[in-house]
Amino acid sequence: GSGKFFVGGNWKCNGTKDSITKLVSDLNSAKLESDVDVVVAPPFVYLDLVKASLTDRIEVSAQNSWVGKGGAFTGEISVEQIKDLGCKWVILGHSERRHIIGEDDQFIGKKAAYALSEGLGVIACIGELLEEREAGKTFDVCFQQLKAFADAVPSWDNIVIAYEPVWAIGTGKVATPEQAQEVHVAVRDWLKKNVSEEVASKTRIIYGGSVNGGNCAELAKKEDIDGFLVGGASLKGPEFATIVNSVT
Ligand code: G2H
Repeated sequence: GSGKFFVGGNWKCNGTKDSITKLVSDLNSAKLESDVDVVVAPPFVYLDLVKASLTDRIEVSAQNSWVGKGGAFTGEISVEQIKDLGCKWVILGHSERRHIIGEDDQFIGKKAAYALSEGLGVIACIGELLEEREAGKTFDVCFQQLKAFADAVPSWDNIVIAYEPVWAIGTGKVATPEQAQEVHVAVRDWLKKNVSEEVASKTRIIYGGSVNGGNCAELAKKEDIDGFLVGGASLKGPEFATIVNSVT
């Protein structure tokens, strides 16, 4: 693998003050392997609560950010505000934003460039739909999404790539370790050819899509799986800790 194992918990649009307080307390008492970067992404409205109550061992991420400096953009949240709360990361290009909200490659690329320019790390998500996989277009789709990031960002130093096949998200249908590894290798190869050898070898490529306490260990063994982006299973503190501790 490349660099330190990285495990993100994407809480999506879940939780209440009560359930999130409980989750934070479970995470605060969990035993986490030291050699892993651990990040959680609560809904915007709870970022402050989580940042203030969560152990510093775990970094906090936003799940989205506005494409430029804040201002007259009703309903949006700026990178400056995310940083003001002490968050270090933002998830961009998640398939739920691409396919449900309708964000396109260019918009996502611009968001990534702006967040990076302000010093936030970016968890850059890519991944194909089921029909794209079945049509043999998995690599094409992932490369096109990657290219949009590559065209927009000046540096890959602060980017983690999350490969999340859309058919595996929230469906319980996890990619096999071989399926994930195959795409991770292709992504690394694309970076080598289109960005640089150094970026290809240093950039962490994490897998997301129905990762849980039961399937993480097999996935983590794969050479090019450098960590996970976890949705549903990150809402349970002990299970999330199991996934963090699957580092090999
Ligand atoms: C993929 C993943 C987290 P889940 O979206 O980003 O969610 O683990 O629930 O499939």
